[in-house]
Amino acid sequence: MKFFLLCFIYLLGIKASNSIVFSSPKECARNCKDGEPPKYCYVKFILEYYTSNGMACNWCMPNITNQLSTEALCECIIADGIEKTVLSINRMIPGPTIQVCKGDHVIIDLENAAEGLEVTIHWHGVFQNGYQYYDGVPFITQCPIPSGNTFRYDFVVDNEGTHFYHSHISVQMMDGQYGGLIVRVPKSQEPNGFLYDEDLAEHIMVISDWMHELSLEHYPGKVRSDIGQTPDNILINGRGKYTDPVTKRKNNIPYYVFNVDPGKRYRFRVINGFGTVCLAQLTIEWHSLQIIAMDGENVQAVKVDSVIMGSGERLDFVLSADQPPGSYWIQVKALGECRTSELQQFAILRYSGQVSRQQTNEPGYSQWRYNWLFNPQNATGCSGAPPNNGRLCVNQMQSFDQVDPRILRVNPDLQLILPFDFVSYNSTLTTFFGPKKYDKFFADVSLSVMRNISYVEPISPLISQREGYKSLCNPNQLIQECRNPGKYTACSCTHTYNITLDSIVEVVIYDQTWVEDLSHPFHLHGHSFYVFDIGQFTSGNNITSEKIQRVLQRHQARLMDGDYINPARKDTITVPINGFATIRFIANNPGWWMMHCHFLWHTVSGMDVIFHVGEPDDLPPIPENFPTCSSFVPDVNV
Ligand SMILES: *[C@@H]1O[C@H](CO)[C@@H](O)[C@H](O)[C@H]1NC(C)=O
Ligand SMILES: *[C@@H]1O[C@H](CO)[C@@H](O)[C@H](O)[C@H]1NC(C)=O
Ligand SMILES: *[C@@H]1O[C@H](CO)[C@@H](O)[C@H](O)[C@H]1NC(C)=O
Ligand SMILES: *[C@@H]1O[C@H](CO)[C@@H](O)[C@H](O)[C@H]1NC(C)=O
Ligand SMILES: *[C@@H]1O[C@H](CO)[C@@H](O)[C@H](O)[C@H]1NC(C)=O
Ligand SMILES: [Cu+2]
Repeated sequence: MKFFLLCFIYLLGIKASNSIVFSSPKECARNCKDGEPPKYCYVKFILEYYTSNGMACNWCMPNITNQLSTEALCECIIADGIEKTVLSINRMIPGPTIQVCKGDHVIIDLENAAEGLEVTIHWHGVFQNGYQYYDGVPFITQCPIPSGNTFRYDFVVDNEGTHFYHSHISVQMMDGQYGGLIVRVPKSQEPNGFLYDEDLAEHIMVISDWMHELSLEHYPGKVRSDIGQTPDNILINGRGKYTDPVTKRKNNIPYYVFNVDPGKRYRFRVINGFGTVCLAQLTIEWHSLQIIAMDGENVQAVKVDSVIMGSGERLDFVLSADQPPGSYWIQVKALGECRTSELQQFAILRYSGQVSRQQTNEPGYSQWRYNWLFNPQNATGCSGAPPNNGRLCVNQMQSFDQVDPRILRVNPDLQLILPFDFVSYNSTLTTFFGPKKYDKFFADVSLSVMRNISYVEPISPLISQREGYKSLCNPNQLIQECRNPGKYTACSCTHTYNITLDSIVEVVIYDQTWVEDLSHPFHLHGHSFYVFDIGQFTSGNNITSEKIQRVLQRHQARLMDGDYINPARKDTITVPINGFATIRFIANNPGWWMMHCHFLWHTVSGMDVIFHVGEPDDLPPIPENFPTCSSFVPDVNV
């Protein structure tokens, strides 16, 4: 036995103190039981450049339902049947699904086998309290992992829910580096557990958008021949048919199939892994979706007909297989700028046993009507009154647990008002392209800003190396330098707010300049926040600070009147078009945490801030031999 164990550890290639027994991903994806000791779940990730619908697809075809393995059984990544250079993890897209129980240790050895590419992986939704060095944000919590190197992520998952992981560098996530990360608790601790019978791996649904060329073609990108970042397709668990935009013919890639038994109730876990700004709308023919959790946080269950999700959002719902047995369409359609091309994808909900209902034709993009729509794009009716118009907003959801009363105090310890916007180099193109300026280039010749600052990465991780502090700034400090930071239109620096540990922080994020049909999903690392208010103004007008002051006055009045009942928590919020979101969180996790637009092209062009919570002393010690990185510009030898 001992020999076997040693062999096992040797095979995994990891050193461990003798008392630790490592479990495989399959062993970790178990029914969580009360009082069970935590497991040490070991996963090996190999990141590569690879090809979808490549040579491997001459040899085998991947299964059309989920594989529980972390290694591909068939190395064909079929995607939508188009051959493309991809960035894969273990030759799968999505990457391996990690399923563990709350309290487990997760050890991921990430081997970067993509030559010439640096990588990091962020564990989206995991708070990492106590494991702050493993949040996966380049130059904030670690150095990027150079090709050829292996980096061991090693953390305990302390907050349950439907999470996911993805690349946090540049726009790499778009080319395939993402997957599900599910943290379960024993059924007895699941407040909505009585609502469903099954919580299966095969009902995890990762939806993503897909481009037929490398995302880098769109960042820095082409603007003269192929402007923008509109995706070519949508994938459901990594597959889908492709409809030729000209001939309207679909190829023959089989749809993903979700199997159910008649009469049972299933927990579905949906992850929006989109990289572009298009929102995704999910509808299941003849079935309602009973929402039980948002971004891993339990809510009081509500039934709706259709849900809208922005990049980075997750939703858990119960589906009752209570319709006549047969096959039903699962439709994911993309909104926003994807509306023009009526981009949609399907999967199939298939009942086992005898079929008593004929499958219908695929529904058209705008064919279905909904009585109840969750997270509507038009947030006009979200503020205040309970829903009565067929639309349910995230701020109208109720937390399952009683909220921490501190969060309902009238005055927060810190209030941050963060308008986001774009600044264009448009009017100064000649200056932009004038000699030796080298301003950050993006084909749109624009930058993204929050409070007029465009975020840039420091040269070294702030969490572990002081060299990084050089580029820190916030608007209060920077008035002087901001006028002439060597850039024409925006201050570019590491936009950071210091926050006292355990303080109540209120953040108002708003969309300063009106842009048609563009909603930005904002994600906070290290914490979840309470959603108090969301809303939008008349279209066509910009949001002035006076308008936001009025929103805040109403918010204050509602706090004084005790109007907010159990606001729900999330870690990602889609800020409505021409609208705002008022959120609060308890800064109870020391560290350096990013809050940013989850649309890859905005995060990479500056729509990010860092919340620095607590003091360096509040953090665990820097792991031994933690990699360092910095510029090397010594004095010249004499
Ligand atoms: C949003 O809904 C309101 C009320 O239903 C309507 O008056 C308004 O025109 C809508 N706005 C947009 C941009 O569709
Ligand atoms: C500025 O950019 C917009 C959109 O990219 C474009 O339509 C417009 O022509 C540009 N204006 C100038 C002066 O280049
Ligand atoms: C951003 O800059 C504009 C002018 O360029 C100014 O009017 C505005 O007050 C600034 N906003 C903030 C939050 O500093
Ligand atoms: C914020 O914290 C950093 C690191 O502790 C420190 O260097 C910096 O001076 C602080 N900034 C402000 C404005 O207090
Ligand atoms: C909104 O702001 C933009 C950028 O500052 C400006 O070009 C535009 O004219 C404004 N629109 C309105 C309706 O005020
Ligand atoms: Cu954005």
